[in-house]
Amino acid sequence: MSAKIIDGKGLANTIKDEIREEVERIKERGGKIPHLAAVLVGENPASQSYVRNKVRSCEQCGFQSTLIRKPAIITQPQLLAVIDELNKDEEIDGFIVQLPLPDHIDEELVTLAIDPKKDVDGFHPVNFGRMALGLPSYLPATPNGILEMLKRYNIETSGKHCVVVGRSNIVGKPMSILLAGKGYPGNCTVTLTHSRTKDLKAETLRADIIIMALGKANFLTADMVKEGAVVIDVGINRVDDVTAKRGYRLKGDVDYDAVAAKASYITPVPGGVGPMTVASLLMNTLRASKKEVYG
Ligand code: BQF
Repeated sequence: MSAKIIDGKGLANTIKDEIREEVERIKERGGKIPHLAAVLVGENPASQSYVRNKVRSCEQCGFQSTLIRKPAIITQPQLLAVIDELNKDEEIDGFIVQLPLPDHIDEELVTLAIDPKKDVDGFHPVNFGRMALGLPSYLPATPNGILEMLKRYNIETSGKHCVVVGRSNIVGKPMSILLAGKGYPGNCTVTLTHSRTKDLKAETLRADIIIMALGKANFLTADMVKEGAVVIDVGINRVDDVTAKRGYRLKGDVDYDAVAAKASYITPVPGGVGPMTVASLLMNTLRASKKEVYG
């Protein structure tokens, strides 16, 4: 089999067009224009590029956006004060604190300080808990983007065996909960694997759907994949490439060419899950501005 390529970039553009149209209708009737704020701490090049993508996407959708840049030496209390301001600012519908943060900042404390109503990343325990219980919540952006891909490509999930590789709080863990949940996309039988999994290849070989969220370039090789499997690649690994403009190239966690020859569907890197992550953040921000989740 030769896999169909899931065009995340195209799909994200379609979603952003849909959002833009809705924002235009909101403007026409004098409603509130969605406003996303992003806090960027320090100069981490990957973080800067992610925030740029988000600000540019806000412009594409007709959203207002505010970027708050703070130096890497900001103290924990100073950062918490910034979050408190954003929690109180009635103009801001939702905001994110871009990860990763410098080592001296406790990401958990930062996440806990965000008002769940404005937590459009869906990382606050209240939103995670509501997600896990199937209550209305802001879904974490990457898992939600993957669900949206499965849905818009009409990929069957009910009764399928899904293997998630990587148990992070922002991708692997919520993804396993959502795919095991009721409805479509969902109703999967899910195996959540991680660094202590005994025989990973035995697990992935049984999978109808594989979600790779490990952060190791080319980790999933063709011998680990069943013929006809759906392969979703969350990895965004920077590998050195002297021929590339920036001196590096993005590579997923999947050995793409060899796995694509076996899979039924596959997501590329770049242009797969990444753009859908950003589109999901915008969907959450629109829902925040409409007070869809918390009234
Ligand atoms: C693409 C992210 C790890 C840790 C923190 C488009 C993005 C990436 C790739 C992007 C990511 C990854 C984001 C592509 C946001 C996705 O064309 O392939 C967009 O901006 N992302 C983030 O905010 O924090 C991360 C990955």
